[in-house]
Amino acid sequence: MNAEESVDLEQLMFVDEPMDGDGPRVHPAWLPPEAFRSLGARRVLVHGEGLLVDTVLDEVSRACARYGGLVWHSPSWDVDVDLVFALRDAAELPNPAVEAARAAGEAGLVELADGETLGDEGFVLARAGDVTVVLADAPAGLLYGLFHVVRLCAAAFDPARPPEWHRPALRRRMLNHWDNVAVHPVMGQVERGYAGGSIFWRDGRSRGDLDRVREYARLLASCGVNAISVNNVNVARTEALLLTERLGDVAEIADVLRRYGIRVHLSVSFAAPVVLGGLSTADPLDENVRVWWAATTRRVYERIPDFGGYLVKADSEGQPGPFTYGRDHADGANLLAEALAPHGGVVHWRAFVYNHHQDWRDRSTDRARAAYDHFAPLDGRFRTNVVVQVKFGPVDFQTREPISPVLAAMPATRLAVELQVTQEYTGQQRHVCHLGPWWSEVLSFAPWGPGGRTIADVVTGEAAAGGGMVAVANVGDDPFWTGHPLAQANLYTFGRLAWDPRRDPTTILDEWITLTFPPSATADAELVRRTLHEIMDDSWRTYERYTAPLGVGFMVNPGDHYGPGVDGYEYTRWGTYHFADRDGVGVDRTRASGTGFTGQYPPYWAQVYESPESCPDELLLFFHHVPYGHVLHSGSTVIQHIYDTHFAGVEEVTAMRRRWQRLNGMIDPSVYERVAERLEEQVRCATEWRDQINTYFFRKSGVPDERGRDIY
Ligand code: GCV
Repeated sequence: MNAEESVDLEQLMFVDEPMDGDGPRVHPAWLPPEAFRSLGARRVLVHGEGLLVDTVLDEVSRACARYGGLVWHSPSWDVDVDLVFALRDAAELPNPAVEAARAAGEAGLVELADGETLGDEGFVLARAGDVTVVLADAPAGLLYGLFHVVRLCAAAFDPARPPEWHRPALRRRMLNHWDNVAVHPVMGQVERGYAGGSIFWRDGRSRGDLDRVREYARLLASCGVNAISVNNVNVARTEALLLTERLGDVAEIADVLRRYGIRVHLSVSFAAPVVLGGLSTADPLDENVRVWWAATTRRVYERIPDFGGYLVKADSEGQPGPFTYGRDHADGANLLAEALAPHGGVVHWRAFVYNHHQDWRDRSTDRARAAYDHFAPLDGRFRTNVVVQVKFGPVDFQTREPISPVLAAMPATRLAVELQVTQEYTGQQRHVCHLGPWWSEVLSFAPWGPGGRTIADVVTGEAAAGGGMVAVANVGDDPFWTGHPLAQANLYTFGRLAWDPRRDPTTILDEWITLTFPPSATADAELVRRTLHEIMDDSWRTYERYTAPLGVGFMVNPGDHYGPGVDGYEYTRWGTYHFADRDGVGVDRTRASGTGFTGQYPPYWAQVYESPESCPDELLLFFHHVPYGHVLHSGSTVIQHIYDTHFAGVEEVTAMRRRWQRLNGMIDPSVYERVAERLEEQVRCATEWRDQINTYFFRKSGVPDERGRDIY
């Protein structure tokens, strides 16, 4: 490829105007202009009114302006069209082809929906004659339909395409930003952020320029996300003010997000009545406290009528909570829920509550037990507008953990599962670690035993009244949004799984590849696709292989959580220990001789996890302390498994780096370079993990590698 061609390629991949004033150009992620080529070359009619209909119109107009198509807005055009976006209750048009298409959509709906409605966000896509139609009951449905057409490309216009209908399985599909308004002395602008600064806040203030937020909203809407909380769950003084004095900043963000069907939520401090209101207490049962929350919340809705609600981290890692007043978390959550209820708002109340001042000498306290011990007894006591938000695992977003038993223990509570898109423990967006397959395993886990209801069923709930899916976001003001360009796929995958938690993650990744690297903009689209799958499909398991073994978790460096620190947390107060000694490793969480955590599961898994014989290999050290010679189901001993997986992991990362080199000159050079540079770091870091873990366990156990490889 010569220099001129590479400029063309760059133009295809980047948006035209810088969105940050004079700042660096921003990568369009999975919505490059090229992805709109098929839509933009059509004659399109948009029929209906509303804010989100205007957004659809705007998107279609921009695409048509670029690719030579035409666009009309209702009501009275009698024109030849290829594509119609119409609200079902919009007036009839004097256009037989359009009306035939609408009739086909209606017929498709009757045939497919089986009596169900499209709801606020669903849509039907059908063909009649030469016309494709997208019908929806509400404007948001048209917006989601638009992005569906973008994903389908030419296939949306295939004459043989049968009708289809789509509706999100989950009502709320939410991202939590751990963004600080004021730079935190240790955590910086974004807690656990690996993609630069915040797109909302800088140095104590709102960034003001919201163009980038608008682009973000667009990306999120295109994969199905419909809610964001805009500040860290650790709420410090400046951030607390977003609820009152600085509400205007939040309202400005809400105005931008609204245009893409996304509601704003706010992390609030449980101590707000004291910190902001000057009261002497934040006791949830105190009448003045209730009045304060009601009045404050009313003011929020006066300013932001579609405000989503509050997100609360209470009695956790130093955040205030109801325990101070001798109350429990139902009392705390219900207080805020009561204030939000008249306005249709919801409280997301996190179950991440544990003692972070544990004594490592005390083996009876088990951090894994904490969420269940605090929350399961409260089942049935939460108001209906409370969602208890549960981290997917009992400890803390590890590369491998069992699924949190809380998700099976609160049938009378609305539960959301919380994932971590930001890669705190999975390579911090310096490593390729595609998390779709892991999340899919989480969502398809059947806590009551194989064949039973799954986590996806729990968070969907009866009549879609479950708590939904939430994830900690991974974007920042980095030109690639996510630091590592391939980490964009994690964000996209989260949105698509939240729309339909039963979807196959490999298909979702394929969708992301097609959008991000449009075949029409690539010399060898098949090579690009194949290479990305080869690098990404199994990358989470690769990451698992070269880091902490067999579910033991937390062998990271304390504080920043990057890179190996085998004993980094072993003698700390955080409750994350592996107990390795000369004879063996792992945490005994059995009922028979350990902390009893296995007993928090329904009978099927309580029994499976209780015995090292039936416990799945990948979770063995989470549940059991075993000798190094213990033989796994795989036939290998624990110690040999540690050596083998760590050598294999590094080989796999080296292969990733080699494969990526095939794409040099084939894709946007800036993406190529950024990924290439990060793969160098991944190889370095994986090698460090391998050597430290292998050496540590060799020194502890004295057992040599049966294949005689280098251990130091
Ligand atoms: C926002 C982990 C992280 C913290 C984070 C916490 C949480 O402990 O390391 O940075 O705090 O989880 O989920 O609240």
